[in-house]
Amino acid sequence: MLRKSAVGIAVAGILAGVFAVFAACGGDDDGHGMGGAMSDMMSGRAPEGAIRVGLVNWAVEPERTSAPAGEVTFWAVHDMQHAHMSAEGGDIHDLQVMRKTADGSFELAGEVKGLRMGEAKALTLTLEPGEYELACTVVEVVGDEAIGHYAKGMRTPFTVTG
Ligand SMILES: [Cu+2]
Repeated sequence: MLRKSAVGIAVAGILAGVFAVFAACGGDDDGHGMGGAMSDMMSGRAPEGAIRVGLVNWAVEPERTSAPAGEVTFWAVHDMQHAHMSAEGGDIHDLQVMRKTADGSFELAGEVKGLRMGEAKALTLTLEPGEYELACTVVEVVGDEAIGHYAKGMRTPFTVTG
């Protein structure tokens, strides 16, 4: 009897765990949480000290929005996991790190390109203090429409402190 009830408790524990996973997935429509964890499982581990940058339709979501000057490693992760509607686009994202120049325009400091869903790539740059932007500048044609990821919202400020 004792043995049987122990098994019963173990089964109940497993079911509770499964339910928790489903609950986490159910609420994950924005690329956070479970989707992010799955991306990391599929694409290996982030380099030590890297700043994780989630790429989703249509946002760039760094885990931190600033870093000290010097060597900075970004871990760009295409967080979307579910099949996209073909009309939506976003099957591929880039990460462009752009520095704001004196005249207010942006110049490219470095980039990783062509990340498919679930893929991740590291990008290590030596950055000077200043204002930057993390962006995705993919423009893709879906049907007759050109979809510019940057215009859709895939850009966010990033500060490098001195
Ligand atoms: Cu993109």
